[in-house]
Amino acid sequence: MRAWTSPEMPALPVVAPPVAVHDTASGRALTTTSDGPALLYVCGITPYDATHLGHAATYVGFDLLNRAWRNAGREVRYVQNVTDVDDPLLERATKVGVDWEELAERETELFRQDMQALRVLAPDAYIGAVESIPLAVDMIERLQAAGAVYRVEDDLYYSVAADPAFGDESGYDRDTMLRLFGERGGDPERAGKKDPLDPVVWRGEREGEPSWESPFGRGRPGWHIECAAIALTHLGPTVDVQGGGSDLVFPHHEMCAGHAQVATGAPFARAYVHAGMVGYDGEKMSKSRGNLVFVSALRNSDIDPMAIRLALLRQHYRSDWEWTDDGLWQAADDLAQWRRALSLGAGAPAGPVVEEVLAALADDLDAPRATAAVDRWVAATLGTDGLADTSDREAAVTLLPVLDAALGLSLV
Ligand code: 5CA
Ligand code: ZN
Repeated sequence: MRAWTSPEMPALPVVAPPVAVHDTASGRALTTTSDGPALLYVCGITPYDATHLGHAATYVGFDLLNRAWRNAGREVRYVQNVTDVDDPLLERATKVGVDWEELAERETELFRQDMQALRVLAPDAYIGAVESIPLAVDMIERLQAAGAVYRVEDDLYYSVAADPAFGDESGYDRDTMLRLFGERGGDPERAGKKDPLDPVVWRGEREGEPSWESPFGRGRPGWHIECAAIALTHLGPTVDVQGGGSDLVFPHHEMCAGHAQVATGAPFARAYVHAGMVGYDGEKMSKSRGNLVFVSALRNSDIDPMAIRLALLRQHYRSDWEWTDDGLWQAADDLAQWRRALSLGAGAPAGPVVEEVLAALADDLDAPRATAAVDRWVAATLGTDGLADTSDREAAVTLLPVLDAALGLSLV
């Protein structure tokens, strides 16, 4: 599947520090140091509705990781999927009376435009679930060969007991797992399963639903097998970071890890990294709740995408927070001040700001700390609290490429 066009990323004259990110499984900040490129897999959208600010926050968060690694001198290989066939997409298509493929293509295209406007670096491989069905079939056969798959009527299930490391990614107790599994697409009540937590890996054909030929009969792959197969084929056996929002900690990332580990015998990810949930009007922003603020709607009302990006950068990627209109207007005002200060050319000394921005991002992607350093430089340069400091003749020339490469903000 086609990705979007990446913005240019300026090369920096300095090398940023190695990047530490918080790993959900160990609960610690880790610096992954494999040989070769850093391997990043981030779970992509289910394209049945437009990109909301929660999605945008998550993808901007992982964009900071991609950028921080590159600024630290690491090559990065980045893969993202599109869940272009799944229950919520099919349900929405039926409800609104459009063809599911058309809906998926339309919303994926809107997502590409949103990501491009927000200056998110594109993945090297952008892979749809439908186009990777042969990969999922191969993967299910590997799991069958390992004795980890069983049949319930026309459906195939994966046995969570097959992976001795099951539970290590989320660290949740069984009650929490059972609750979340039921809430997030699982079927704990299905009769005939060995363990209520076992997820479906091949869903036999249902009337009115799309289906594909396979050695197990007509049907379609389960959700977790899709990401496991794509990640293993395009990056595996062990990725540096498996990423997504915190609503994917369980069951999705636990099950992906299990599928991959049983198939390969190797750990699936060195770190599992999760972005916090963005809320609006007191609740998690979600398609099912309908309390959404769309990136495309803001763009259509002439909001500068850089103001949206700055509003997102004001929050730490791991915290849960509320999107507010005030936050967006504040970011638009701040951006105007930043641009004014940078347009002067000379300003307060830029060296320490560069150091602080790069250090903050290498320290678990601390964008609020990085942007606060820029605020202080802007205030000193404009003389907001006294005399304007113009002692660094090269200040803007030094800072602009750093704000671009590290924060993804184009401020010219
Ligand atoms: N297609 C699957 C992943 S394979 C999926 O979860 N799609 S999604 O469209 O529902 O979400 C896309 C990404 O946005 C996921 O990483 C999800 O964790 C994240 N996300 C969803 N809602 C929010 C929110 N309110 N705040 C932050 N991130 C969110
Ligand atoms: Zn996924």
